[in-house]
Amino acid sequence: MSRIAVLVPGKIHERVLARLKECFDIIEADASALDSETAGRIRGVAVSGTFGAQAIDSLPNVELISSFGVGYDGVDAKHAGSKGVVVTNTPEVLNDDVADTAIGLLLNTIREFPRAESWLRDGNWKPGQNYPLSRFSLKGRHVGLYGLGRIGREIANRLEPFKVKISYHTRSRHADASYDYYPTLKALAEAVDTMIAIVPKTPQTHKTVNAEILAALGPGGVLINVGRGWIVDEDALAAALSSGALGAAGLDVFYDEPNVPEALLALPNAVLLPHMASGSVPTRNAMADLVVDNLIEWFGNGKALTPVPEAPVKG
Ligand code: NAP
Ligand code: 8YV
Repeated sequence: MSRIAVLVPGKIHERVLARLKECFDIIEADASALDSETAGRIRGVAVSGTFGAQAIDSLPNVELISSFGVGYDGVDAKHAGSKGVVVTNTPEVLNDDVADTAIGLLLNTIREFPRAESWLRDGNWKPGQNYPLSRFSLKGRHVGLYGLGRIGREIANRLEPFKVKISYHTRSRHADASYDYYPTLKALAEAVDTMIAIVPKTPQTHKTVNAEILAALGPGGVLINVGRGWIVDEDALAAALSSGALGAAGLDVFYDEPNVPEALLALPNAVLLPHMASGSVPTRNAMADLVVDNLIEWFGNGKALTPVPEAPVKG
């Protein structure tokens, strides 16, 4: 009996490919490059990155699109759902690494550890010459979480031992959270001095962290973004950091990756990471396994393990 055909359009974690090859007939190609016979055979997709409406429409018999990453903004899940195609993502398995990165970025930004290490490596530590005191301390800060989902909760759990006050903004109050809730991002920004953004890329979150929000955080304010670059107005951020309207920022994500604006690269009060929050070998392996296991479960038992809400689960 011929094996089920799964399309892998573009680069993906090598463990995904290795495991898929054990169970499926793998076709590594762009959806647009397939002849109609091959396109008709494809029933599953494993993708890391973008898979839009046109690609979905080009596969008449596709049932499941398994996307690498918890954020699935690259896949047109709404369009897939409207056609009865299930989309899955990789939630939960990366929570710890991403939350740890948020805390690391927060400390690096506030206490300037990367700059201090560069200062030492550059040979500046000499008798009588010490690295300048960091302008900011985490002690006594009021941290506002923009997003309190799976990862936001883990960030909050990690913040508690630091004895900072924690508040949050989401679209609706989370009854089981003991932190102060602010119904608007502006109200949260006015109340706190430190914001950690961990919301998805959606039409509603576009450039929501804008000049007004940054001004509300103020000259002593700190912004950490581990969500998506899409949610921050980078021009406004660079201007606020440069003028001192905002104290400092730590960013793992950017608007147009991998292009980081020169204006941000030039700023000493910005700590910049190359979108690496989930980037450890164990976590990426777990994400890869979930991509494959969703396909195996779907074609073996008719159930997806981690379907996204937009896509109706068939069967
Ligand atoms: P999640 O569990 O779905 O949580 C998303 C949170 O965002 C929820 O608290 C949601 O709360 C809030 N939210 C959504 N839209 C909002 C809006 N318009 N206004 C205010 N709050 C809004 O997702 P997650 O697993 O925590 O992941 C969050 C995001 O982190 C992912 O989508 C991805 O983009 C990003 N991420 C980045 C990395 C990285 O490497 N840097 C790694 C993993 C994830 P309500 O529903 O109550 O509004
Ligand atoms: C990954 C992420 O770096 O899960 C997400 O949403 O942003 C990260 O974990 C990315 O998805 C892998 O390309």
